[in-house]
Amino acid sequence: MELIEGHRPVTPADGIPVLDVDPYDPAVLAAPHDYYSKLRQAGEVVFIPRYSVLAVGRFATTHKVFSDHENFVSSRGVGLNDFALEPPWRPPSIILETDPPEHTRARRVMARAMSPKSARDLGEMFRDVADRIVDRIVAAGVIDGVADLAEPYPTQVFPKAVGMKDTNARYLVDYGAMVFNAIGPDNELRRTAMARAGEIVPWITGACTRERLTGDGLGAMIYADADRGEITHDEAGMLVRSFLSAGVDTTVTGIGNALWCLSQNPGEWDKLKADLSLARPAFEEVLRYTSPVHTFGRTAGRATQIAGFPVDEGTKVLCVLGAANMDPDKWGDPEVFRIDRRPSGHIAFGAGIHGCVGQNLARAELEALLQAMVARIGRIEPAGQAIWRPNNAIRALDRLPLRLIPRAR
Ligand code: OVM
Repeated sequence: MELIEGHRPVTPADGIPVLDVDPYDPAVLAAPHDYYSKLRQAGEVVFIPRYSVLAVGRFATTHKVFSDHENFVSSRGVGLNDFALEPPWRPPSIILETDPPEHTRARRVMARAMSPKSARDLGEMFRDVADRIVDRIVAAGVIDGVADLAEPYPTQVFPKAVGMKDTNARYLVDYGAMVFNAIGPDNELRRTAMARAGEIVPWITGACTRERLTGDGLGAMIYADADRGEITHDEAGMLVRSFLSAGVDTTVTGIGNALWCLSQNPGEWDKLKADLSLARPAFEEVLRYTSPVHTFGRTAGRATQIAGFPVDEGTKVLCVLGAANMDPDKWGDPEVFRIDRRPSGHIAFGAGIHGCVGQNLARAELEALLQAMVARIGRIEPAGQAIWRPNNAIRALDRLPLRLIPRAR
């Protein structure tokens, strides 16, 4: 049978509305909100002929499908390619692209490495690096929020946290872009990202080995679990690869998006300055409002249903997290950015057994950064046009010109 984007074509059940859009058109990726609302309005689940997939974008249904690991599996890939039918571009992640029981062991090891205690222990290092970088950008005055803050901060703190002896900020960011573009179709974005694979992948693979890691980082914790026999040493290397896949580009994006939100909403920045305890809730609202990971897929592992419609085994379902986090049936005034909204239950980190295992670290990184910013910055003003960097799975900025006005002390 002829495959479409590496999966079996879907015959949608009677009554499932057809949505004639290309969610991976760079123009849609750069300005997705019209697509999000069309997707939600069309129905509980829609059929997208362009890629022969189903898609969900209403909050309740997206949450349900995304967390239903028994019917909607991850082991066949969370992108358009069905790993049961076509070999994936890299050996599958043993945490992202697996189901229980295999998933459970890997998850336990990763959850321990990135526990709340780990995040607390890393706080001081996060604050030190954040203070240093924010000092520098405030002195500069006019900056690019992406190149001067969103990229440098995670690419400095994350390798330190993992315990990488040597690092390469460009490779880390670009590897993330590859991994996330690979979630989407075989389009220009994915091909352009993949063109760098020959250079980047060997470096990443090497960076996951034990001899390239210090004895006191998160990487060492994973290898120590291998020494204890919880996982194999090969699996430890694979889990370090998961750190490098999911830990950098995501936080770079979260920070860029936070700067964008705060620069566009000066009243919200003032609220944060007046009450630093809003740092964490502010980040949650950034996540809800911008959904750094905008779309992840699942595959029906057996014949099942969505909202009462039959769904065939092998059907790929796009779970449009960005649409769900903007669903007016779930959120009041979803298009208003309010740092004290406390949007508990947003699904920017996913939901269920695959929910982001690094979220404690991400929150600690952002808290340290927002604290450093509040201590030093009076106002954050746009200094030019924000430009998005389209990616098949991530909603990230490419450029964010900002003017930083120092805080009067
Ligand atoms: C992994 C992985 C890769 C991309 C994303 C992700 C958001 C995990 O390699 O395990 O989670």
